[in-house]
Amino acid sequence: MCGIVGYSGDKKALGILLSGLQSLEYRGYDSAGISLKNNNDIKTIKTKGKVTDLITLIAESNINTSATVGIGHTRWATHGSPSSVNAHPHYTEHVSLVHNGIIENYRSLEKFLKAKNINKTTGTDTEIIALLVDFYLKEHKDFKNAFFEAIGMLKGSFAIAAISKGFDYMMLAKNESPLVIGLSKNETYVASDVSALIEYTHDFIFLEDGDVALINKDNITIWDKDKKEVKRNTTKIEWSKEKAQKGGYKHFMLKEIAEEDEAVRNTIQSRIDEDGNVFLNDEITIDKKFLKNLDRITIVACGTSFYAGLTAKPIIEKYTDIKVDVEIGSEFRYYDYPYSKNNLFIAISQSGETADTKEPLKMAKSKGIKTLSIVNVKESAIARLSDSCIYTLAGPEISVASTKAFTSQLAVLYMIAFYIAQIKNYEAAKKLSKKLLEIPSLIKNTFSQTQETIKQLADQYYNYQNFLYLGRGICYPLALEGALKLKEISYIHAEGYPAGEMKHGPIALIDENTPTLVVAHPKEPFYSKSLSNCEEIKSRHGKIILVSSKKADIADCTIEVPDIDYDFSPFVYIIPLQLLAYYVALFRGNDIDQPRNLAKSVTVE
Ligand code: F1P
Repeated sequence: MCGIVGYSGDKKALGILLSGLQSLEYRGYDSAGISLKNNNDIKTIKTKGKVTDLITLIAESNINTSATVGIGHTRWATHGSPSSVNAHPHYTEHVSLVHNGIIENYRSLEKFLKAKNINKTTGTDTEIIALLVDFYLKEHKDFKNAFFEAIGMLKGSFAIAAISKGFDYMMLAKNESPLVIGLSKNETYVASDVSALIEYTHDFIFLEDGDVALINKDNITIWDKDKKEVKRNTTKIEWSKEKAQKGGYKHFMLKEIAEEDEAVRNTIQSRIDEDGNVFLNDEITIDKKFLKNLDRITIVACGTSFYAGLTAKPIIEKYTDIKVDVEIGSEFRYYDYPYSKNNLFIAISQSGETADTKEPLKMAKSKGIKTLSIVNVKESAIARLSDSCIYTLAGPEISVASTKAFTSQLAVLYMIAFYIAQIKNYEAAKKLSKKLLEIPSLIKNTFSQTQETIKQLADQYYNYQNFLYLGRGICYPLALEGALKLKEISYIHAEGYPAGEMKHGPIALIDENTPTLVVAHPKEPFYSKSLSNCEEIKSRHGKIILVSSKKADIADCTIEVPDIDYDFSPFVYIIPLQLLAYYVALFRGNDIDQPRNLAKSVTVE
């Protein structure tokens, strides 16, 4: 979730790069940098911080600003903490490049280079690409061929723009990370999304996965994944800058739901290899022996992050045999919690600044408890305070109602479970983590498969004043999170309940004016019981929306999701619940990205 911008033309590149980077800062803002190419020389300036910090640094430097070719980057750190060394562009003697995405096989490429006595000096996976291109450049003496050779070795997601001394063109590559070429007379632009370029051009070529391109000011050549030269269509885009930042979506919330496959992919990709090994060693610095002997895990969080913890609890317990408590931060801080002998404390927070989560973390630390955090915002207070931190790599979440952070937090919690299971030599651990690798495409299918149905459904239901959400087992916390989403942005009263608890009270609410949303996996051990609940609702004239991979006649409507193993179903089943909240709020005309009374980061008690 970083931003790329590049330029080759007759104008001075610097201003274009900097304004493009500022438009892209909503995608990442922990460091920024540029490389400018003047004849046979490339100069790079980069820094930790925002684009304004970069502008100050450039003003203080004596860099030649007359260059008409350059690349720039604004970063949301994935590999390596935010610092000027880890900031992009990454460069060698001959090459400079910027990269979005994650190189999955960077460990084996690092070994390959090490064997040739080429060592990296930064904490990033991106530097490996620069070193590879440089290595092959020495061999081929040709930038294009060297670039092709290096790109052919990469696995993972990437959007890359690279320049080299002595060659008057820029090379681009795209796989699973967006990259667009902007067209104009005597100039060619490149960016990770159109918002960076919309003030300069409305004509774009969207590169496809596997594409490699060579561009300069008056030439664009594109090769597809089979290295066959191809023509890609030009698309006219007349969006405003604001709309472009939302990727053409009406709201950040919908964009962020649509991004969940990418967010989860980024979060797991470089941490699980093809054989199912989970690599959290660098991030969880807590002693492995201690992890092996854990007798309890205490998870503390608020809101959506709390529900992520609650959803993952049965998974962690099942695969690690460790008891898990999930506690609400605001309650935990006034509770004398009886820690066990080998207790791990986990704080979950998208923002990393939530006071009600931070305080319990401090309290746990003061009692000498080992602490781990799962955080999205780099270098935030909770990330810095905890002994170890695993970042969700969801990119900035702008909509106040949290969506992609939830599924990314789940991904980390599942990885923690499988990592501990691996340490404990649990046989199935590798098979399970391999399954996690299939999740991003299932999330993507769920979004496209359910979006239209949900839109129509929301049109029928947006005038109701009360909703009940029910689920059992792993679907119960999803019912809670679904109800929370609806409350947050539609302002409809919604209650989440364990389905079996309905008869102990909430059933009194059921009538024709209170619809019930039931989340039920057809292979859950109690599926028939969930259907019995539906019968009870029906006989009281209640309307039923079922979220399941199997249609049931009893429901007024089934939102059908792709088939998925029960244990992994939260990743898929949550998407329709988020979408339903979104479309109901849309029909009610609410301010979706900034709902009333709510804030993205609650730093007060
Ligand atoms: C926790 C949280 C969010 C919610 C809202 C208020 O934030 O409850 O889940 O959407 O924005 O804060 P965090 O600790 O995960 O940043």
